[in-house]
Amino acid sequence: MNSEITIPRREKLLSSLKEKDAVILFAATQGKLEKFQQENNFLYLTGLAIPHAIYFAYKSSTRSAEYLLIERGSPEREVWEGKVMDKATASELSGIKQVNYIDELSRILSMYCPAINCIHANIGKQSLDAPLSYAMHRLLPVRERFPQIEIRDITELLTPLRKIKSEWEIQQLQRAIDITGKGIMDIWQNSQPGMMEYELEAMLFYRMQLSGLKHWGFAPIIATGLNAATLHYDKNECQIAANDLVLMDVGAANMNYSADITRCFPISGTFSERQKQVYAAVLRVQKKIIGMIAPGVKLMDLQTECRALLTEELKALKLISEDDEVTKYYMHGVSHFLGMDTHDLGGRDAILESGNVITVEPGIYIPEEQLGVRIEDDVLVIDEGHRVLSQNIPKEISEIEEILGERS
Ligand SMILES: [Mn+2]
Repeated sequence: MNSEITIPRREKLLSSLKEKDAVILFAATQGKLEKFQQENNFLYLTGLAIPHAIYFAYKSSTRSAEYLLIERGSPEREVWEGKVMDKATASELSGIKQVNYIDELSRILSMYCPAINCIHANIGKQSLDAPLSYAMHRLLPVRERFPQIEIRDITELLTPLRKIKSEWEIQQLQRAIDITGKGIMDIWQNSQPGMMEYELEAMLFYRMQLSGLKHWGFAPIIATGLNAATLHYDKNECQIAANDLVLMDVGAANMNYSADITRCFPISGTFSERQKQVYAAVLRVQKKIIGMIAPGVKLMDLQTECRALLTEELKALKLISEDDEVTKYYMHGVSHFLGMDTHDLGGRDAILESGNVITVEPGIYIPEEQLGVRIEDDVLVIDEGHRVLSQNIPKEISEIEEILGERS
């Protein structure tokens, strides 16, 4: 991600700021012996995958300013952690001209704070009984010394930007989706009854890292039998029994852009009659919902229609007899925005626009039958309607059985 991509993003953000408003974004911190993963808003606006850095911008008709603050390297630390990024490189990669060190933050903020009305920062959702976010913690001195300054979460300002994906962003997502798909194929070709759920997880992770993607987009769910009816099961530690249907809800991340795919398959190689019935019902609903996607459609309408369709399917499956029983077997939303956050910025009340990427993931969960089915694709909204970015990952019963049939 270079400055050609991030400069226009920052220009858009700054143009949406009011006079005398400021933006402060804190990069993710790096714990000792921890894998680093950049905070998404910081990465979105700077393109820099370095820890502890800070982005500061101030808007004023007379003295607008933009700073990047980075870590100061020291020979002692270099022995352990290697070189830190220098000012010239950080400036070149981000396109931010003024680069200082983090220890200069107080001096720089002290100059601007007397004039600032509002700071938009990546403070995140604040719950009263949770520890302060890192950004809020860093802003406490501002809060105490300049109590007139309003401190707001930046999500509201960034949502309109981040929910419309550029061509480049769609390419990043497409790569994450394609590699996730390859990993799913690996699992189909190499899994056997008796394996542990985490063995399947390992096959996908191996494929991801061989393909150059280092991170999961979210904790992978590989769930067999009853576990598949547990929505956010992520222990992946059970043995797969001979007649189990395995549910995989997985996604690799590429430059933090996360795929989010769910596929189910019978470990035996053949769907049982009941598994087929339930799977076919979910697939029918999923295709109908995908067919609705176009600019102008409300995200909520997809959910309403999904519930209505699943209600009919559940009645046909003889699982329910009344409409309001649907939540017994289907209890989550059918769609969410997808991007750098797996549940990306966009909001529940959104009206779809060209450039949005959303998931479509109906499901039916029947704990008493040790059975859970969810089918999830990632869909781009385009002027003409929609494009399924994950269309190359098989989901028809016949396709899946054919691939499983080729196992040795
Ligand atoms: Mn999802």
